[in-house]
Formats: sequence, C-alpha cells, structure tokens
Amino acid sequence: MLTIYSSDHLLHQGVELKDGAVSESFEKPVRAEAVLRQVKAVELGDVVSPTPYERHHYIGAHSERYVDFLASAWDEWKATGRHCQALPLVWPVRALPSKAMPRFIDGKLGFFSMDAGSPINAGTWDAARASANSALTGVDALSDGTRAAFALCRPPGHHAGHEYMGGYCYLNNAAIAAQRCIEQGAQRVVILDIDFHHGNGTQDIFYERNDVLFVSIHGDPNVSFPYFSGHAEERGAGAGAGFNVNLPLPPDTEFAAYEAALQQAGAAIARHRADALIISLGVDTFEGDPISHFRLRTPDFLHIGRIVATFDLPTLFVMEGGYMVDEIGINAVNVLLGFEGRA
Ligand code: SP5
Ligand code: ZN
Repeated sequence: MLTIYSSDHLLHQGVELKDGAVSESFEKPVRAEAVLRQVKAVELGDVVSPTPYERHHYIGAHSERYVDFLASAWDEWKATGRHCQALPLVWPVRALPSKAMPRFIDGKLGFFSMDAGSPINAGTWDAARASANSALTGVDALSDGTRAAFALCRPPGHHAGHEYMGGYCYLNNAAIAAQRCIEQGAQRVVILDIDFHHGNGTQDIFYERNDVLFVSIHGDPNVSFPYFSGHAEERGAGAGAGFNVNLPLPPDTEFAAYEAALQQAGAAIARHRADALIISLGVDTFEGDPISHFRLRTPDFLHIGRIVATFDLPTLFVMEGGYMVDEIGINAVNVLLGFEGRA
C-alpha cells in the first residue's frame, strides 16, 4: 500500500491546557514518526511526498474566510507583539448576540474555533497544508486505479468543521479528500470514522448533503469529547437526512461490542453504493490511550482492517488520533496489514 507522508508536520508542535497548566500537547510530532517507522518496518510499500496543492482545494469542505484565517492567523497574532502560541479564550456561545466576524485576531480565534485544543504557531499553517495535501494526493492514487492508500496525516483533521478548528485539528483532511472525489466525478463517497472521538467536523461539513455519507463509531458524547456532537439522533438534515450515522459506545467498550458496531457501519456503507471509502483512522480506541476510554487491543486492529476490506471499495486511510506513542505505529499499521490480508 502506498503511504503519503510529509516531514512538514514537524513544523507544528502544540501546547495543551491540562489540569490547570500549559503542557506539551498529546498530539505531538513523535506520533507521525512512530507510524512512519512501522510503515517502513513492515515494508508496507512506497512512501511518497504529497503534491503541493494550493489552498483553493480546501474550499468546499471549508469556507474561504476560514482558510484565509488559518493562513494569516500567526502573522496577525505576531503583529500584536506576542510570540507565544495563539489560543482562543472567548467563544460565541449560544446566548451571545453577534454573528459577525471580529476584526481583531483574539476575536477571530474564538470565532473560528470550538475549543482551545488547536493552538497556532509559526509552522501550523504549513503543517496543516501538508497534511491536507497528503490526503488529496491519496485521492489521486485512487483515481489512478489503486485499491488503497494511506495518508499519514498530521495534524489530524476530523474535529475541524466548515468554519472552525478544534481538538488538535485545523483542516479536515478526510473531508477535503471526499470533496475532491466528488469534484473528480464520484457520485457517492463514504467517510467511516473509527477514531475514538466523534468526527464532529466531518459531520458538520456534510450534514446537509446526500452525496457523502458520514458514519462514525465513537465514545458516547455524554461522557466523552467533543461532548456537543455525536449522538445517535443526529441523522443529517435537509437533503442530507439519513446520510449521517452515529454509533456511540460507552466507556470501556471492548472489541466484541466494537465489532458489532463496525458490522452495523458496514451495512449502512453497503446501502450507499459508494464509489470510494475514506477511513478516518484514529487508534485512540486502544486500551492504553491516555485520553480515551475504549479497550481495544493490538490484534483487534488487524481485525478492523480485515472487516474494512470486506466493504470492497477503493479505500483511502487518513490518519487521525492515537496518543499512546509506544503503540500508535503498530496499531495503525495493523489496520492496514489486516486490510491487505497480510496478517
Ligand atoms: C484528533 C483527536 O483525537 N482529537 C482529540 C481531541 C481531544 N481533546 C480533549 C483532550 C482532553 C484531555 N483530557 C486529559 C485527560 C487525561 N487523563
Ligand atoms: Zn481522537
């Protein structure tokens, strides 16, 4: 299987507000390096750099003003004399009256975010672009007739919505890839999100569309991030009614219950008769993950890959979360090996 990877991800290294203090983010550079190391160790296949797509390829999944914000946020922040990472501190919650975009960077940061989980620093935009471009390059591989490809994206993308960042995400790599599939002539696409966290951003982007089916298996939002998205009752709206499928599971879910949800996802995917499948591949469902609450084990990831292969569609894997650095490589690559029937 072809892997698309860019070392530009190293340009982004975030902070995280945790237990009342600023610390290193769980979403750190060694994550992608560990996955790349395992890709090479098992000789998964060639590793190539992404094609340098321009920013108009991100529009559609995202709004133009949001992409403009990401591109200029660091310069605007720096122009105020600050050199630390830029974080939002005020948000337009339900009861506040204004829907207008503020002009000042501190206001824009809140306007274009869902949480304080996506800090912006000097290299964030370049890293986010390389990540999205890796997913776009994966779409090209599928268009050329390849059965499957792996976009080793970092930073991740599935919490980023049409007009907001959050949860370590800036550009929604999987959504940008799906949008390109459609623009290249695919009638129907499925995004299956198996990251522990609900892919609220992907849901947001496609909620009123019937061409891209979104299916997500994740921790119940009553008790797990992102808390405000991911309930089973969210089924899509307007033309998209019925084209959003959420399968929340309780804390401590083990593989038996997870597998049942994955088969349920498979049934929904089969009904959509899609031309392509995009997997938001998070491995924070692992039992040892420091921020998540499922109990999958390393061999279970092989089995996930085998089940995804039975969906029998051209498949693009897009890396999302997974924070147990010692195991992220083997768990992520196990999904790919299982898919290829290699283990
Ligand atoms: C892509 C992805 O997986 N994003 C996840 C974002 C999660 N952000 C919330 C993290 C909350 C961390 N809580 C720390 C608990 C430590 N025991
Ligand atoms: Zn996650």
